[in-house]
Amino acid sequence: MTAAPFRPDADWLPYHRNPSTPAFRPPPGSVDAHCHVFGPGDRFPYAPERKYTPVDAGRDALFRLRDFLGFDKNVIVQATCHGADNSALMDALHAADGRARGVATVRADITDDELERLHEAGVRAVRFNFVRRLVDPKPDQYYRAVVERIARLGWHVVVYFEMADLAERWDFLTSLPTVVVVDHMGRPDVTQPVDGPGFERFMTLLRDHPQFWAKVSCPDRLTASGPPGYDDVVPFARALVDAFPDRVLWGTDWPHPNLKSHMPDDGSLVDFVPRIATDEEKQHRLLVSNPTRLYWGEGR
Ligand code: 0GY
Repeated sequence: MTAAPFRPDADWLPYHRNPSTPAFRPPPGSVDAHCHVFGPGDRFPYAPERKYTPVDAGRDALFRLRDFLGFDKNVIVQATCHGADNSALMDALHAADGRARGVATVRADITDDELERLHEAGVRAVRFNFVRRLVDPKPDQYYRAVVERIARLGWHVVVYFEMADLAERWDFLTSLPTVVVVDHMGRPDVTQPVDGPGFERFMTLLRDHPQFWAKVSCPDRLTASGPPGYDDVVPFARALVDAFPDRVLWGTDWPHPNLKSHMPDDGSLVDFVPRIATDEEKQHRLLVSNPTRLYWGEGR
């Protein structure tokens, strides 16, 4: 019996099929440091425990977008719809021929051989997702056991949480022994002042803990004012780029899972970059030297 085909969620917004050409040209060697591959589901089945079923968004479409937007490389982040089965990610890494690195989801019972295969393919980090609409919560010990497995490989940890959860997760996050990259600036409430207590806590996290990095990504997820300018997100991303120019990353988040208000034009997202990284030096660090150091530097 063949498996039933995957049917995307009824309210799923597919990625933009015809993005605009950005006015901003990324410098040579630029890295889109946060993007995903979804399926195709008939080849790489979505995980039974997933909270959503997306429209397929495979690696060939990702690589076409990379070239169209003027990027050189990708960091592909395992999304929760694929659970801890990293097959689609591995397939994309192999096909990228050195031009992609991966962030995987692993469980503590993964074998050393499998970890080695992930490393060989280009995985350099694991992702811990704490967003409750995406995954069921697990005790800290679950994550600590994973860290014990990956630290010897020189990998780091990528974390995704809601800003409201930072206080509760603070002690755990700051106790991690690796570099920790926070997705989407820790999801600030951009209707609040940039120097208000919410975002100030996040700035303090980076100021007091030099192992923390931030992705200044996803204005489309954070905005209240909306596209195409995402004006309300600019001060938050710019504050991070200005304060921590060596510890910021940027990515498209293609194919933009779970957006309900609108689907961003990836060209407009690239044009967000010069508004948050306001000179060539900052743009080069954000798009080239920071991701290259973290993902293509010596890992172990
Ligand atoms: C993102 C954001 C989301 C989804 C995931 O792994 C995922 O499923 O991270 C989201 O829904 O906010 O970074 O892709």
